[in-house]
Amino acid sequence: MKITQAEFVISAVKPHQYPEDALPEIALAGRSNVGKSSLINKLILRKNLARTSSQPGKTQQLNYYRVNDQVYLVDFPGYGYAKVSKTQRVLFGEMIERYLQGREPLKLQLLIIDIRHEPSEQDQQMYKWLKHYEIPTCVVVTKADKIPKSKWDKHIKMVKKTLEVDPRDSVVLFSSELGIGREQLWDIINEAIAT
Ligand SMILES: Nc1nc2c(ncn2[C@@H]2O[C@H](COP(=O)(O)OP(=O)(O)O)[C@@H](O)[C@H]2O)c(=O)[nH]1
Ligand SMILES: [Mg+2]
Repeated sequence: MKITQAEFVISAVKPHQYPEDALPEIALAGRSNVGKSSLINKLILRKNLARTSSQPGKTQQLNYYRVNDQVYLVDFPGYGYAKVSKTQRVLFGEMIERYLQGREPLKLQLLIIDIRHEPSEQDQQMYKWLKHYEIPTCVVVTKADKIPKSKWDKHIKMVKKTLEVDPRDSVVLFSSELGIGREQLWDIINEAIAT
């Protein structure tokens, strides 16, 4: 995928702020600090368009990035950040469920998982929601560079098992540090937006 254009469009808090040009959307979910912003930056080959932050949990909106006037990458707020209030947590849940339930342009959801850790309760909950709403999903197992290559297979199996990944959903090994998985993920995204 040749990136000719990539820009930040909007931090949407309410559905009426979501873009209305009907371009296909690829959304990204995962816990705070899992590496979502880094993954977006790697996909679009910009060092800092999606803000990578040392203050997790700050984003409580859907951040829209438009790529090649062809597709939106939609960054969800990270979940699982301890300092987020209960009210915020409920609002997050409502916003995400409403989006998943009724967002017509959504073609594919990326669920980002840290290769080092077993998927959390919230990761499992998110995957269950996605399957409940019948959203095509790709599980991206990132930070591959953080463990030895010899352990990749074992950890990917553990992620698949814990999430009970549907065999129709793809699982991609990724590293924003090394660029592993970038081409494969673009292939999957392109296929999803072509249908
Ligand atoms: N080694 C390594 N570090 C990563 C990778 N992806 C993200 N990080 C680091 O993990 C931290 C959180 O990343 P960020 O993209 O802000 O996570 P987000 O909260 O999910 O958006 C940052 O310090 C990143 O540099 C990766 O693939 N490999
Ligand atoms: Mg982020």
